[in-house]
Amino acid sequence: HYTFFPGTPKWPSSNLDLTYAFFPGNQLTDSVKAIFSRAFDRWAAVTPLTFTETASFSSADLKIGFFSGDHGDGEPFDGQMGTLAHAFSPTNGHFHLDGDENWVLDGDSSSLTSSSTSAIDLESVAVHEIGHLLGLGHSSVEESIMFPTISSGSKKIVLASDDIQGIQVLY
Ligand code: TQI
Ligand code: ZN
Ligand code: ZN
Repeated sequence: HYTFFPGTPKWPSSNLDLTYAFFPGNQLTDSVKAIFSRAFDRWAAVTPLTFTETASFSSADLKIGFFSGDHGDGEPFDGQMGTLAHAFSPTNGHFHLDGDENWVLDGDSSSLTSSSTSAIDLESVAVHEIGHLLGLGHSSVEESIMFPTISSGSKKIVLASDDIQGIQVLY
């Protein structure tokens, strides 16, 4: 079953139209940004929330960036595998990804299975971490996006009914 963070933090009903921005230092391509946009769409489809990209990193509700090793928040990344990404509970908004992972960016799962065992599907991790940004903790349901493990070389981007039920309790 789904869980929430302690105290059930969530975005306030006065701010359900959330903005997001990419860390300017990363210079991400449009195709990488499109992966995050698709991941936001999964959650927007089942909630009253909307997600709009803004150019202003400092004023965005949700702040997305790739970083390597120690990046100043006390939760350093660890190179390939191990920790892939972390996102903080509402209303912190920070979503960090480990720049040293072997991220798979294209939507074709055949490229995942054919690539090395360290390949991690970016869209799958983005959908999971956005769940955290919105207030979901981990789920005990294996099919759910919020289940705390994913096999390398696999893709999991469709919300399970457990994810939908959990987010609809919050919003
Ligand atoms: N990062 C962990 C995660 O996002 C960080 C974490 C550990 C955490 N315990 C937590 C976050 C408790 C919130 C609450 O789960 S991770 C997966 C998965 C990770 C793991 O790098 O291990 C995904 C990131 F589910 F596949 F294992 C994304 Cl999808
Ligand atoms: Zn971080
Ligand atoms: Zn998680």
